[in-house]
Amino acid sequence: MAKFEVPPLPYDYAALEPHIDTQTMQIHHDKHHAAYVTNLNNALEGNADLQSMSAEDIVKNLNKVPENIRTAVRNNVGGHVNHSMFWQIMAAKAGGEPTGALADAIKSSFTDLASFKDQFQKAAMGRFGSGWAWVIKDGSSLKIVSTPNQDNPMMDGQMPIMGGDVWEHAYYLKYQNRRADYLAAWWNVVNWPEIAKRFGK
Ligand code: MN3
Repeated sequence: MAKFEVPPLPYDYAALEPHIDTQTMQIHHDKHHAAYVTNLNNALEGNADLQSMSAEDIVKNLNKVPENIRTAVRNNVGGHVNHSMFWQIMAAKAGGEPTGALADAIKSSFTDLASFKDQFQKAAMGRFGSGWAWVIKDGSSLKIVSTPNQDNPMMDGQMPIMGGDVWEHAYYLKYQNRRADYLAAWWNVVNWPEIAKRFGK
């Protein structure tokens, strides 16, 4: 019985064009995200305790996962949680600038939005191989970190409010080896109101 399910995209596959192309969205959501969910459900087969937990709770409590399935669970529950967030923090006709308390926190933590974006891109560019760049909430301020593979800052007790996927599958069809161009374009689809909501929690 499949416990975890891929959430539907909150917009059309083509909604993020021209910044993120339609085919990348189709493969990324329908194939990559779906595979994480399938593999997670397979790994949890027969483990009623873990099956009754939310995906976020499993991410936060990997120590409760039996060792023989821990790596599979880590990779695939991470992939599921990371992508479930990723679809939400992007939107059509988005980008621009954050407002309110989130804008204030960016200003106090990074001086201004340009410096914030610069540091985020450095973290994303500096991640060797596959992984993510993240903005985490640390009290009333913000920090930028990056993780390898499908790890999530919640695995270290941190609260991510946004994350950028820098696996090649997120950009290779349109941008090939040009990760920097993908990241520069990505700001045009960043859904600041959704990120502000996560910051407010
Ligand atoms: Mn991905």
